[in-house]
Amino acid sequence: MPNPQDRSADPAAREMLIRAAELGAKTVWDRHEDLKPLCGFGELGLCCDVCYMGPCRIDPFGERAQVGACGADAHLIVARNLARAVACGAAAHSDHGREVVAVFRHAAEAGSASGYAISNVEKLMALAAEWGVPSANRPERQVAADLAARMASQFGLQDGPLVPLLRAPEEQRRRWEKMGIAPRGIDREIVELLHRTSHGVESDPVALLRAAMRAALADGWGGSMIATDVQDVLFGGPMAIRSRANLGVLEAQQVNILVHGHEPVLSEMLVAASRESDMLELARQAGAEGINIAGICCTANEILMRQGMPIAGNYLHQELALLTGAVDLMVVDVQCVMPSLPQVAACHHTKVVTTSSKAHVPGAEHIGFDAHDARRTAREIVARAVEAFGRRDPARVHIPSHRMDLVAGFTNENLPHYLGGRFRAGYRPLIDAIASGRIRGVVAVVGCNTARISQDSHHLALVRRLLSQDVLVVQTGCSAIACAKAGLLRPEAAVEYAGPGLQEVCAAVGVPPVLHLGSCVDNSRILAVCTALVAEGGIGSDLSELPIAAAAPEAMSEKAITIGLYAVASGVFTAFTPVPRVAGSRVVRQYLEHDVERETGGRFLFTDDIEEAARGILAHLDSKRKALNLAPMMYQDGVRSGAPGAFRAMSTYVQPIGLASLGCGKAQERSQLRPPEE
Ligand code: NFS
Repeated sequence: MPNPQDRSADPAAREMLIRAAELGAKTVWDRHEDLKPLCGFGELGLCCDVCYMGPCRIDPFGERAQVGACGADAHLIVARNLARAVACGAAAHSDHGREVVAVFRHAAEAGSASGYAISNVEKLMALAAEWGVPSANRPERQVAADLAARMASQFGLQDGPLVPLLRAPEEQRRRWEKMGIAPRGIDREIVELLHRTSHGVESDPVALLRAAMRAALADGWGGSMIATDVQDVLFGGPMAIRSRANLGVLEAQQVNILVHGHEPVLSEMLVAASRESDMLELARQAGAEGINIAGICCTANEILMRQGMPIAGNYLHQELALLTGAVDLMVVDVQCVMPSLPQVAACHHTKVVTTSSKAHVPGAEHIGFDAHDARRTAREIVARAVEAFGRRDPARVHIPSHRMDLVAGFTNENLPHYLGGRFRAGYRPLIDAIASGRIRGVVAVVGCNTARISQDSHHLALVRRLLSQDVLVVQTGCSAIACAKAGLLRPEAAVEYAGPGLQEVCAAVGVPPVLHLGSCVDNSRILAVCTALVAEGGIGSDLSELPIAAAAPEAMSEKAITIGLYAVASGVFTAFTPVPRVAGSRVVRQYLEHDVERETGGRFLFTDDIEEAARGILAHLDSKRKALNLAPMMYQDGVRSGAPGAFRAMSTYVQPIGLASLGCGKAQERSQLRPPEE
């Protein structure tokens, strides 16, 4: 069998790859191997199947066809393919947003009968004020219903700015207006983008890329941002919370239910159902010691952030988890769910259940999850899992022991409290740390796993390198899970990996050097943090002036390119690995990696080399520091080179939260890691 070390950097995954071979099970890595060599035209983005005269393929060596049958050249074909991927990625996030808004509306109208509650009244009221919904002397449910209706109308907004777009720095919005890419509703942007990519419409590749940016912005500052806000209102705003990650969170003596997918309307309800006393009694009667819910992919991040539920793994763990033989039932909703799951699950007693009317998987059982009857469906699914537990063969169970403590649950709303304390809450301490040269900058490392890259290896290499250079890292998605499994989300990671400047700051404030901000739709939280840094003043007047950057080191999904594009459109330098299907066009690369910077302030760096990505990010941060005339970095290669003196910007008025001393307790327990009382 191929060397597991080449396939994953995660020891639990390597162990399970050996187990997969013993069981004779094929995984994503095997199937990917079977496909090699991958289609060279496709990899370069040079295959066009937009019309039925084709597919047309452009010869990258210039010897054969240089245009398709209609006359489309390489640049148009590459841009068109990319634009379609962006539309698809934006559709996925934003349809998720639409679903949670519908549940929010239902919760507001039906009250507790809906099974959902409005858990975060403070955020509800803040949003009502922002969205112009009257709230004085009105019942919460009426305010919520009006807000939900306003939010729902944003998806089809035909003209005018999206409400959340007004959160963006003024300078950024001015750039978008000037370029004609200030987005309207996501439905309109996606339809227009797809129209423009259809046969014989938009033939200018750069105009098409700008239209793709507009759709991406409608997602990042629209659909995704609304999804995050509504989820916080319904399920509560996250607080720093302890938990654990990796396959070792599966429990040999308990009913194990894995939730996989994206929308917390399902996973939150399952968590609630699994805690009901009659369900626990059912499990006990079946001989189990309890019911253990763990997550895969972004829905895992959602219930981790709010409930502290353990994470079983990221994207490439989904099949490996099933091969343990310890999972009784895997329940999925939408996105990043491999169609192979039922075949892999068939190695054991494991049941795979689909729930979304949009996502059926042949071979899985479908139990339609209707948000109007959510509690009953969730209980039914838990009962099925208990039933399946009775069929588990303990002799075939193989659970890797690897599991790692972590702290997650940071948001744009709670970070100011962790940084500045309750009475001085704000981003000033972070800005001071950046300005004084203790922290070089802030970098968002996000995105997926891909079978093209040894699992987690790029995430870990990049994050460790950035930490060593005093860069504060913020994360979401499967990248956050990769770092969680490797222990980078523990406060102690500051001592182990961070440069001395970042270490001082982490010690003073008591946060890990890598902050987990949630799922991929929660990249909107990162936009909000950056916007707040601009608003606080002192390090730039729009996002493009800040010493910040983003990276997707193991990008796989179309959603990743959409996120990358809205980051670039928002003024952020974004390293994207591996190179997406743009290599076939000089024009597309020139625009996205260079020229776009003059328009939006951001740009891409496409590379397959993670060290090149790290160098590019660090050089970018330094160039922004220089342009802002910030102090030189206080430490060079670990040696103090700047002004002496202890770090007091925060420690003078902040009680360190002391995460390091707390260690990690029972995963399900909501932690005491609240902002310090002063
Ligand atoms: Ni994001 Fe989440 Fe993971 Fe990639 Fe898929 S789960 S929405 S797309 S693979 S980070």
